[in-house]
Amino acid sequence: LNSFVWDDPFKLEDQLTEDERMIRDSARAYCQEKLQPRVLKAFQDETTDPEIFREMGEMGLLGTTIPEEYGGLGAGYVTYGLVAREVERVDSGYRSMMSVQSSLVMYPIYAYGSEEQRKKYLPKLSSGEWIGCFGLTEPDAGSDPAGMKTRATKTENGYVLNGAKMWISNSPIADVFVVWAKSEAHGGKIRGFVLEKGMKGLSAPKIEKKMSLRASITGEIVLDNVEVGEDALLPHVEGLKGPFGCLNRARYGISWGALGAAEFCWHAARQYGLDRHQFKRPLAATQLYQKKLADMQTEIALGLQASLQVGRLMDKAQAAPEMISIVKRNNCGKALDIARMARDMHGGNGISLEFGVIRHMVNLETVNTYEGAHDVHALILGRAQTGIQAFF
Ligand code: TGC
Ligand code: FAD
Repeated sequence: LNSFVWDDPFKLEDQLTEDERMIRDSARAYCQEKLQPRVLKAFQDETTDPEIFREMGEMGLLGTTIPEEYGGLGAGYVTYGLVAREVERVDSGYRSMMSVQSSLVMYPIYAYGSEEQRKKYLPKLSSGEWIGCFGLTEPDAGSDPAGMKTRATKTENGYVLNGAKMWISNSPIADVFVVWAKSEAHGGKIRGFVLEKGMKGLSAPKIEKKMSLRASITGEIVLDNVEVGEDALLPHVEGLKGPFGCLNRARYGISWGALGAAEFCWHAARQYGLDRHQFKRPLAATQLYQKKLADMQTEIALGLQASLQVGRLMDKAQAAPEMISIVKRNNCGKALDIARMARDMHGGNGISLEFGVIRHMVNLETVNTYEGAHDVHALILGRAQTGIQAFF
């Protein structure tokens, strides 16, 4: 009854429903059996296998929270978080592929789209037949998306889009592009558009030489007089709350995912310390090594409890964006610290891709930056408690 499970200190397991555990277990089996064996080569060669979307679709890992009538799983946000944790235990890039598709492409089409858009796009995105991407960031508008330059100009039958998006996950292999632009016909307000591969003037060149997230392809989106019909506009949202509504969900998923990567690093460091002998005893027999393991265990256990609580509130539609900022910021920052520590605890071996920890470490540099950088979430939280805007 009072047993202590070292890798589940607060009995997270007992706080999950049977359905949540079942979906988590099948996600874990897929990730460990199918993704883990491929990740080293994918990272090393900087290649993304589009087939992974199809496999994830088959496993029900795309659009976890989207209703079943549109091809989703109809599950809750805790389930979505548990899936993100399992995928990112293997690699943050694979989780990125999954969370962009689910939270940043399927969610806006579901929440802000017309019935025709839902029926046209969601089933194929859910099966992974189509790959999606989300274009908000621009070369000169990252933390401050309100400063975007991309424009939609009204034409007789629709709109013409001009601009450039930067650092867009999945874009070079995407079939469906959710793009945010200021629309002159809507008083300069930000509106969402759903574009398709092959449209005249639309291209998505790959960004090369990434040292992080190398298993997930990243690119630009170039919009050079792209003409679309009225049916490309997401009709039910305008303003920054459109993209932020999607980001709330993706950021929440990242809060679980980052801890999956951290758990990998913690477990690897523990095992390494038990196996590796120096000074005639295991490294794990030293006080410094054990203190580091205790810090990792504590931060991960606390972070998981926090994400679980936010997920339960999301499932009741009671979560505030600031709660998500707390778990996104804290869990990503702590995961990055843990990965750096685990790298150090592996000594020289820690710099080899064979041991996985340095890959997680460099991946988490991205995870700490995208979806609202660590300091940007601090400013969101600072504003929420002082009432003072400190962004500028
Ligand atoms: P601000 O004045 O705060 O708000 C403007 C309007 O937006 C509404 N809003 C939100 N609505 C829902 N949820 C939220 N979290 C919201 N935050 C703001 C707000 O109510 C307001 O609405 P209205 O109707 O009054 O106009 O806007 P600001 O310009 O001052 O924003 C500042 C700041 C820093 C909060 C914001 O811009 C920010 O969060 N910046 C970070 C940018 C970011 O997260 N970019 C992510 C790009 S996508 C990505 O990285 C994908 S990677 C995924 C992967 O590969 O896994
Ligand atoms: P900047 O905004 O220029 O920030 C640089 C530094 O300044 C940061 O440390 C930041 O914390 C700090 N800073 C900024 N403003 C302030 C302030 N007011 N006060 C104090 N400090 C501040 N975007 C998408 O739209 N879609 C995607 O799919 C996507 N995928 C990505 C994938 C990868 C691999 C990467 C690296 C990025 C991706 N992004 C995507 C972009 C990502 O969201 C941005 O990189 C992020 O929002 C930060 O913007 P920035 O890079 O322009 O940095």
